[in-house]
Amino acid sequence: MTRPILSPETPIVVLTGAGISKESGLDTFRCAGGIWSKVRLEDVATPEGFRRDPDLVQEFYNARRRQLSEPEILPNAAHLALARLEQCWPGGVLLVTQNIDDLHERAGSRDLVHMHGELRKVRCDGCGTVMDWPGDVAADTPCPRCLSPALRPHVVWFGEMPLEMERIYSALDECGLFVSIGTSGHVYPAAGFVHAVRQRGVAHTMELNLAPSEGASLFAEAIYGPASEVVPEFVE
Ligand code: BJW
Repeated sequence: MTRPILSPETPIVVLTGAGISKESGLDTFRCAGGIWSKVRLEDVATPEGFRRDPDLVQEFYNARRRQLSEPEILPNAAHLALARLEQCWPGGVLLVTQNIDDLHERAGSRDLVHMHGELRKVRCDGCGTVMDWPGDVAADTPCPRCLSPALRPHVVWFGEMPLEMERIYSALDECGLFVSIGTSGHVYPAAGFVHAVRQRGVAHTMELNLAPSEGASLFAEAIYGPASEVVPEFVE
């Protein structure tokens, strides 16, 4: 399907996944050699896994936090292109990312929802405070506010409710273009966003990915290639 001509007033929702950060040096989850080939998701990405072995889970996220601080981990051309799109598109662009890295912010995106949380933040299970946390956390690190040793990564594990869902669904209800970038379409509710937009029957849907995702046939248009190439091409 050819792309309809979009009025500059059309609101856009962009969903990103791990594929957009791959060329910045961060592993995806389900690609060959990805994170789930090295650790079991049941051990590190579920509340049950955290209860069973909090040290293992804290160290998994500490290691990823340290990696994110390495000087060579930088936003790539795809992150930068989406920040430019937000700056120049009159209709507004809501960027919904499943990624917990901060490469979109560092590229300059501001209208951004981290639906699966943020690696650089921790949350206290005792008092609920969410706080910036640049370094390592041990299982017995006390919360600076309530002093309970209940700090956990501020990320959304399987079985937990993703963040800011009302804001996301209301943007999906109003958008004229939905673009999904670098996500495999295996994980809900994000994998269902394209259904929600299609059901309205008025918005264009696009997938930008290295290879067809699980829900590829649901998109009206697809462009395949590395994010650092296809995202800037789409934006310009
Ligand atoms: C490139 C590229 C390049 C590579 N350029 N592209 C049965 C049926 C349906 C649902 C369920 C079910 N049983 C359970 C559920 C629910 C469950 C779920 O979806 N499970 C599925 C596995 C079946 N979901 C949940 O539990 C969620 N909560 C929930 O549903 O709450 C209830 C609710 C109900 C109704 C409304 C709202 C809520 C929570 C999900 C939490 C996911 N958490 C994780 C880990 C935490 C963060 C972290 O540690 O980093 O989030 S799992 C992991 O997967 C991470 C990611 O954000 C997420 C998605 O992965 P992503 O981004 O798609 O990465 P990959 O690796 O899968 O794909 C990479 C893609 O990049 C590929 O397509 C490549 O082609 C591409 N690529 N290089 C462009 N250079």
